[in-house]
Amino acid sequence: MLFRTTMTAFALAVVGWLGSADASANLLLNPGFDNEDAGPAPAVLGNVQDWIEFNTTGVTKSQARPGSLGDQSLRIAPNAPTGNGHGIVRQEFPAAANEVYNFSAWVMHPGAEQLTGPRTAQMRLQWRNASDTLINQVILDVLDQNSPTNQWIFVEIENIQLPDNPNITQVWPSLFVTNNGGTGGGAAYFDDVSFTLVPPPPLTGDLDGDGFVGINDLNIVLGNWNQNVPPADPLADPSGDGFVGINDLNVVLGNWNAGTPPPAGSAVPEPASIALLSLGGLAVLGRRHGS
Ligand SMILES: [Ca+2]
Ligand SMILES: [Ca+2]
Ligand SMILES: [Ca+2]
Repeated sequence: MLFRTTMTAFALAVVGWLGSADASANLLLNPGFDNEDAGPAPAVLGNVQDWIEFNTTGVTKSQARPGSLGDQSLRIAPNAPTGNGHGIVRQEFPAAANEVYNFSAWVMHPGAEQLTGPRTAQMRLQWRNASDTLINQVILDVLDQNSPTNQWIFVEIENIQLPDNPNITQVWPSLFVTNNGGTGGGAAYFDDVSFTLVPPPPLTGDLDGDGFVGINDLNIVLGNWNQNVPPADPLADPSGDGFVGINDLNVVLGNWNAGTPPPAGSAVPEPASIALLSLGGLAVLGRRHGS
């Protein structure tokens, strides 16, 4: 009985830990290429779930990366030797300006099918508008003819920040093998791909975490005014000195209007806040006078 209780507590702890990691969870479906649709072998990519194919003649599944949990990887070997011959798979996600992403994979250059000529394996992230039109992209060459063979290598593009462009509505992470316009051959293997959204840094003064410094944050300070923490809400003490007072008010007022305002009508000032706004102004003046 004691054993069972302990195991339950452990399971809950693990679930809690996974939950806290959700902000940077892998967005990709079937990132290890191990989930297959029902269908006969041999498994071409059409039997792999959740990835969108483009020009994928020669894209097949193969053995998994050693140490990977599954039993398949993705092999891309474009069978067009010249010109723009390439094979590519991708997934598509909603996105917005200024978001930051990490994109990683394990890749392998097979000794039996070495890359030749200008052919390279690439990881590519494109951002597009609502009509699917390409706005821009980043490309990382992960393997070429000079890469070591028969060893799995971890590759990553970190902190890809989308530009401040309101037309951005989606991102397309892709795995790509291309002749780069020349004549090439060979294959590349991919496994255990990860694509994550990097949480934005906390906004100073945004006490309720809605991405904007405004009336909601002011209300948190004023609603706990002149109290110690605890019993006051720790959110009301951004200065961290254990007391809700002028320093905390100044953190909010000093960053007033920072961030992205919530939709109109969602923040209605409470009478107490309106009445005390003049107090806030005095607080800033008092700090300046004292400094
Ligand atoms: Ca796999
Ligand atoms: Ca806020
Ligand atoms: Ca304080």
